[in-house]
Formats: sequence, C-alpha cells, structure tokens
Amino acid sequence: MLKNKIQTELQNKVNKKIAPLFSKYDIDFTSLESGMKWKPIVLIIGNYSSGKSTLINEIIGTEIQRTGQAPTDDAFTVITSEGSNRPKDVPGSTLINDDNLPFVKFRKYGEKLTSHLCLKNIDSPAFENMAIIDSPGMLDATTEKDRGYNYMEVLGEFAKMADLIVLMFDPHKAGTIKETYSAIRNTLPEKSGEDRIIFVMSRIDECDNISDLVRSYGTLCWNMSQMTGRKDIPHIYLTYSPEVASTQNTSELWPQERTELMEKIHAAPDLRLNHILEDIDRQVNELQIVCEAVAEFNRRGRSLFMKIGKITVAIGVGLFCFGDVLTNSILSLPRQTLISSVRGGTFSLGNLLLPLIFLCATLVLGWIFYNNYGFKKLLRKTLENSSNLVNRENEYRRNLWNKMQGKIIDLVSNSKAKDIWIRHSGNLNKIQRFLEGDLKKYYDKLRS
Ligand SMILES: Nc1nc2c(ncn2[C@@H]2O[C@H](COP(=O)(O)OP(=O)(O)OP(=O)(O)O)[C@@H](O)[C@H]2O)c(=O)[nH]1
Ligand SMILES: [Mg+2]
Repeated sequence: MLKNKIQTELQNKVNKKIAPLFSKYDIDFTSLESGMKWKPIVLIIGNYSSGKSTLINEIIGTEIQRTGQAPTDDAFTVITSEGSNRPKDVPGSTLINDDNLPFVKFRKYGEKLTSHLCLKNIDSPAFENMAIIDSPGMLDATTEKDRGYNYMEVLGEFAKMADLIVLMFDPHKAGTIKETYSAIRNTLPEKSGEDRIIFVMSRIDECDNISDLVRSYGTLCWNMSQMTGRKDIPHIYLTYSPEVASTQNTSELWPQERTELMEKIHAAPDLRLNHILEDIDRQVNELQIVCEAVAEFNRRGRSLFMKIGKITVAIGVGLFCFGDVLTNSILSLPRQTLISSVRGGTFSLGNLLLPLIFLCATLVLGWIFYNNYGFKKLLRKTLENSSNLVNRENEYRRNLWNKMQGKIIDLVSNSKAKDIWIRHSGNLNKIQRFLEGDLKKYYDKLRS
C-alpha cells in the first residue's frame, strides 16, 4: 500500500515537473505515462509451442488459455482481475480506447493488431494487482510478415511496459532465441534491463536423455553469449509442466525449477516501483541529452551572431563617421560631411542623415548576412558533425546519443535563425534538479 502511495506521488511529480518539458522538446511521453498508470505486468513470450499458455494455466489454476502442439495463440491476451464492473472478455477495440489502461499506444498498429488483442477478466484476488500477458508464439521471419502488423515492434512495446519478461524456449527450438531477445532488449533501460528478463527452457521432459538436454542447453548458451556479448550466462530455468509431461518418473530423471520460476513470477509486482523509477530515469536522461544538444546549438548560434554583430557594428560605425567623406570625394555629396561640420562648428541635424542611413543599412545587411548565410552555414556544419553537440565521454552517454540522435537532428534542422535566443538553461536546471533531487529521494525511499 505504501508503494502505491509512493507511485501516485511520483506520478504527480512527473506530470507536474517533467511532462511539460517532454512536449516542449517534442518527445513522446505516453509510454512513460502509461507505464506509471496501471498494475504490474508479467509478459510471457517465446517460440510457438514452447509452453507459454500451459505455464499461464498453471499459474492461474484453470484452463484459461488454449494449448496445442501447432501454433495456437495468434493474439496478445491480457489476463487480470478487473472486478465485476468489467465483462469477462474485453476486446482490443475497447482496450485501445480506454485512457485508464496502458494500451492506447497500440492504436497506431491498426485493425490487424486490435483484433488480435484482448483482455480476460478473471475472478482471482491474486490478479487484482497484477496482469499476465500471453503472446502469440514466434514463428519464422517470413511467416511473421503475414501478421499484418510489426510483430517485433509490438513485442518491444509490450516489453517496455512489463515488470518481468519470461522468455520461453523448448529444447527443439533453442537456436532461435536471438530475434526475440534483440526485439525486446533495445526497449529496456540500459543499466538494469537485464534483470527484467528471465530465460526459461521448458518441456525438458521431452529430451530423450540427459545428453540430449545438455546439447539443447549448450545451443541456448551459445546463442545467448553471442547476443549479449557477455561470457557470463544468465540463469536459465529448466522446467517442464508436471501435468503434461510425457516421461514417466520425470521427477527422478529431470531437474525441475518450476517452483522457483513461479515464485519469481508472483514476486514481480514488488519490482514495479523500482522499474518505474528506472524508466523515468532513462527517459529523463534522454530528455536531458536532447535539451543539452539544442542548448549547445543555440549557444553556437548566439556566438556566431555576436561575431557577425561585432564586425557589422565596426563597419557601421566606420561608415557612420567616414561614409559621407567617401561619397563626398566621389560624388561631391553631401556638400558638407559630418566631420567637417563638427570641426567647423556648423553642425546641424541634416549632417546626420547620410551617416545614419549608412549605419542602418550596414546593420540591416549584417542581419541579412547572418540570416541567409551565417546561420545556414552553421546549421549545415552542425548537422554534418552533430555528434559533437554533446559530450559522449562514456558508453552510457554514447548509447543515449545513438538513441536520441534522430530527434536531435530533427529539432536542430527545424530551428529558425531567431530561435537562438531561446534559452534552455532553465529547462536543463529543472531536469538536473529532478534527476539529482526528486528521483534520488525516491530511490532512497525505496531502499529504506
Ligand atoms: N511434454 C511436455 N509438453 C508440454 C509442456 N508444456 C507444454 N506442453 C505441450 O506443448 C504444447 C504447446 O504448449 P502451449 O502451452 O500451447 O505452447 P504456447 O507456447 O502457448 O504455444 P503458442 O500459443 O502456439 O505460441 C501443448 O500441447 C502442451 O500440452 C511440458 O513441459 N512438457
Ligand atoms: Mg499459447
């Protein structure tokens, strides 16, 4: 309950202090917003027939999901307890239009996904504060294209919302883990995403013997080290469903980590607040790097403006004093120059006319030069080498840059010459204060 209170408080703070900045820099805020809104989510993904629905039925204790040897599920099914106010089955079209649910963002994937999305409202106290999502099993790359929506991207979107992702494989398809993993990895926070995913090799009872199992396990480990680039292999849960296991005496023959896996899944809600903090942390850091880059571009624009301005003013003053001397010697106009009128004590306002015209014309030309040439050149040069807009001193900053580069280039290339006067330091301070003050406070609260 205390955690719920902290979550609401944090949500209010983000909406008040940070949300307006996201829209200022044209950064999508909806995923952060929807992430904070709903209950903890466990997402089950993996190859078709790897035992996803069987595991879910086991967790819930009823045959809520259909199971079968051929590809069975072609829909994303959200299973949760929403109370008696909601019907037992809620179609995708309702889900994507309900602002209180985090599925509005799926609207953009169109009718094909909407008709393959649904919510099953079950009567179970354990699921009042938790939802579990069953997903269509992964097929091969060519068949994926026939779904009519970008399956991998949608998977990534679900992964972003999830507090725990269970990635399931069976011994027959241990080699196809890579695509699924890379689809979700990029969507998770850089530093901590790893511990949101658990790897499960299911249906191990179907291995004929231990050496068969070891071979499959070895393939899986090899693929994992290839995709994570790490030598340490994360824990892989080796499980089977006792209810459908094919071998007799399975308990004696095979290791079984099903209970531990179940405990992990049931403990997922506890990770919720931490994940919300990590997500906010990641997105506010993304916002910060965008803000820094735009601020740097504007600073360069102002410094160029000052440089051109100084030269323009120097020329303007020169022409103000001596321009009429020049025209006088060439065209004999004006008859009396400003300097000679001052010297001869015959100065009148009329003597200022031509010098002022010179001065104003120079200033106007300077502005035109800055506007039509200087600023455009600066813009071109900056875009050619945009990566030096911000410091990218470490891996974390470089990754942030890679992720936000497109947005930064968009913002910079759409900026106008007059925009250089927009100061971003106030926004940067706000972001910094939020990261170092508010967010830290919540991390500490969570630890205590
Ligand atoms: N022997 C054995 N069979 C299993 C196990 N888990 C699931 N099965 C069977 O494997 C088949 C596929 O299981 P599902 O739970 O439907 O697999 P899924 O991952 O949901 O598949 P899709 O919905 O098609 O993506 C079913 O016939 C299950 O009865 C297991 O641990 N051992
Ligand atoms: Mg299924």
